[in-house]
Amino acid sequence: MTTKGNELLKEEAVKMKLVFAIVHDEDGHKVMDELNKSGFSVTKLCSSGGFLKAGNTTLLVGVEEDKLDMVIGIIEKKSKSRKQVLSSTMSPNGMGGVFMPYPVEVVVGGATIFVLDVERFEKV
Ligand code: 2BA
Repeated sequence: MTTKGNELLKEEAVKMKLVFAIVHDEDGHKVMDELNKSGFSVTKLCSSGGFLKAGNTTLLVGVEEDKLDMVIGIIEKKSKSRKQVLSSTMSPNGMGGVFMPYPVEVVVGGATIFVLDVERFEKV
């Protein structure tokens, strides 16, 4: 094959994206099942958030660029946002001394999604 031919092949190669989606543990299986049903391969990683220090689920999906919106749509549809309360501490007069626990409410999710370009994708 000519160099020109090879260049053409490279240009025509389907571009792949890698989706990292961090979802609530309770949503992980629902998102994965729906992705699988729609023909996407998924890898599930057990992860935890740096802020809440609670378990969450990170899903890895390698997908062709033209199907990226479909994957993101499924993740969006199956992930719910939730309010979570964590206990923090403060001193009553702000000067130290006695520390009292007080609740802090944060909204978690639906999903935090990162999309990366895939330089090379092979199954050997
Ligand atoms: P966590 O780090 O445990 O954060 C849980 C929720 O706490 C966050 O929800 C956000 O509402 C709040 N939060 C996080 N960091 C905060 C801070 N420094 N100050 C005040 N509030 C804060 P989400 O934003 O929906 O994030 C859910 C989970 O997604 C995170 O769990 C983390 O595991 C991941 N994540 C979110 N943004 C990320 C980023 N830029 N890079 C890497 N992981 C990220």
